[in-house]
Amino acid sequence: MSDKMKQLAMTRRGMLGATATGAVLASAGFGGTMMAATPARAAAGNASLEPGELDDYYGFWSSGQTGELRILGVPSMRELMRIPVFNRCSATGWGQTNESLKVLTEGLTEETKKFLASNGKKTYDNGDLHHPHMSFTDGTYDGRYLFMNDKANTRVARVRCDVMKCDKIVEIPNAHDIHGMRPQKYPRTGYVFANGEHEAPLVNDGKILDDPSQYVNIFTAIDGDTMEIAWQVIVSGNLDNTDCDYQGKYAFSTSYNSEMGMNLAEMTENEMDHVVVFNLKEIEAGVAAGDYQELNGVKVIDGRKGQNKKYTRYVPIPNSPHGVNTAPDGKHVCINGKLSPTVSVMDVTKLDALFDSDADPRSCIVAEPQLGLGPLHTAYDGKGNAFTTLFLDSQAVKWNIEKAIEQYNGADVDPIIEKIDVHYQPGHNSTSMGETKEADGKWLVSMNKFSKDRFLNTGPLKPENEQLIDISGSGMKLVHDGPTFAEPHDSIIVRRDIVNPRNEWDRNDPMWEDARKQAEADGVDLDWGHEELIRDGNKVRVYLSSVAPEFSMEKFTVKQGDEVTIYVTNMDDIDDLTHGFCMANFGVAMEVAPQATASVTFVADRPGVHWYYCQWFCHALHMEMRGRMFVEPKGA
Ligand code: CUK
Ligand code: CUA
Repeated sequence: MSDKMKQLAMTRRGMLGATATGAVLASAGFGGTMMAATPARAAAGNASLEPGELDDYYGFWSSGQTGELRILGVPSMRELMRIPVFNRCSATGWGQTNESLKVLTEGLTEETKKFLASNGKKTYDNGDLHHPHMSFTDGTYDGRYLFMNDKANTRVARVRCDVMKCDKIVEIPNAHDIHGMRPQKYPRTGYVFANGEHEAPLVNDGKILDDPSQYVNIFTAIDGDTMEIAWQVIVSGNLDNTDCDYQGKYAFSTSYNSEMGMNLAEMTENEMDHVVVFNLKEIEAGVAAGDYQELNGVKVIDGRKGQNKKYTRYVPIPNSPHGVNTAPDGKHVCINGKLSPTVSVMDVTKLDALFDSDADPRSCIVAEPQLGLGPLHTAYDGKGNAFTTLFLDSQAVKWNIEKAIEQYNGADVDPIIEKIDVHYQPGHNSTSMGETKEADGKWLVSMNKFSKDRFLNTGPLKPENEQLIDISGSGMKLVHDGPTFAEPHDSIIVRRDIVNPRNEWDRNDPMWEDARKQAEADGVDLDWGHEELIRDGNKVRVYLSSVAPEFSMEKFTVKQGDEVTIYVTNMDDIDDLTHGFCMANFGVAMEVAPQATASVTFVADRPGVHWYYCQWFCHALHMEMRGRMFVEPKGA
């Protein structure tokens, strides 16, 4: 045990030991430690915008088990948009339109497609979206894409920032339950790194079951341009969160279960777990040299401990570490101790030595300040300061990285600048531009798992509470409480000049490429107001367009049992003039934004007169924007 570790073991938390810390964690979440509310602080004027004023930042928010991506304005914290990704959406028809079903199904493995079909499904209905991150070029956001994980069904998705719609979802083979996920910062994205959190046999076909000694975890690099799997690495221990450097050389993943335990006692047994350092160039060289096995079409490298290869190094970290966050200085990486009151600061310039000379893996740790109970995630202001969430203490702590390094080297200094109460139990936090080299130190959002008494009571299920903190001064000032529905884990705060979405779709957008090809084959020009009904055996294709406040077709007739596909093109090219299409009592509804084409397929197994109507308020005569589908009964 090093001197540092001995010091740590002497602290009050160190003395609790693993089992006791587990108990503290368990009780804190369930009202065991109700935190005293801070006296209300006067809201700062600069956080409240006048009506009509625009925010300075786009906030991209996850939604956890809701499975969607959300856009908020910062600093107003107004929710601007919800982008369905892994979930279903009644308003937009996500999960129902042919265009969205293509995105939701094409990236699934054949095995998953078969499994879903055996359950009468084409795709999953749920997702657990924790980590939204934007693509990078040269260390800062480039406004191209947002990437996000699905812990529930082992997927990674991409949202196009030009239209703010999901265009790719890929299931990650061999891995289980993608949790931590980050795009490569330099030179560009590039790779999207994704952690499989849960252990399973490498070939999980049922031959090995309750034999954890044969379980592994998988780290995946996805090509962010093609959304294909570039390579995977087998690791020792499990994988939790991940981040990467500003040099394009290394990625890092925390492991809270280096023990490979299967229950709480086993998982929290060791005082030290680790962070895995992935050497990207060595892994690429290993792949090029053929040092891999191919599994489900993916090149899988063995980076487990004791392989004596240059793919990975394991740096011991106290204790069940969770978040890993690279500082905008391009040099320091904070690894948040969770069950340890410490954050371990890694210096990326010391990593080459780990690989070249087999130096002591801990030699890259240059500070390990004790910050408080339950450090989970750290954000930065770009001025040398870090902000760490303390889950158990229900606090945000501001501290200085250089001071922490001096303290680690023996100086009698306190790196902690200020602590404030947050309400309650914060998980992630994020700062404006804080995960880029352009961190600007203006705003901090604390994403708190519990709101308890902060809002009107909504019954047993309560909102989360996301608090906005002004960090532009020397300290931290809490300025806003923001209730949200389940359960934003993470967010990024992006300068608004970086994000430039279109006002209407390009008529040639790839999103409805299939519809365009089908229309061409049917001799229909989708770019002009059209009304066509094409019969093709028992398949019927209905092409209609909408110009407020009318559909181009006021009625059409099909036969009971026909498979009907409706293609709707919104010919309006006015900002904000979205139409919809809802076929009442057929469970069919979708959004059709300006200049978009959207399509939906159903079996018309319901004879009679059925109204379709525009379900997106578009005009004073929006209610009149409707038409009839006649379904002739069988045998008629
Ligand atoms: S994890 Cu949720 S609080 Cu999924 Cu990023 Cu730390
Ligand atoms: Cu078109 Cu409402």
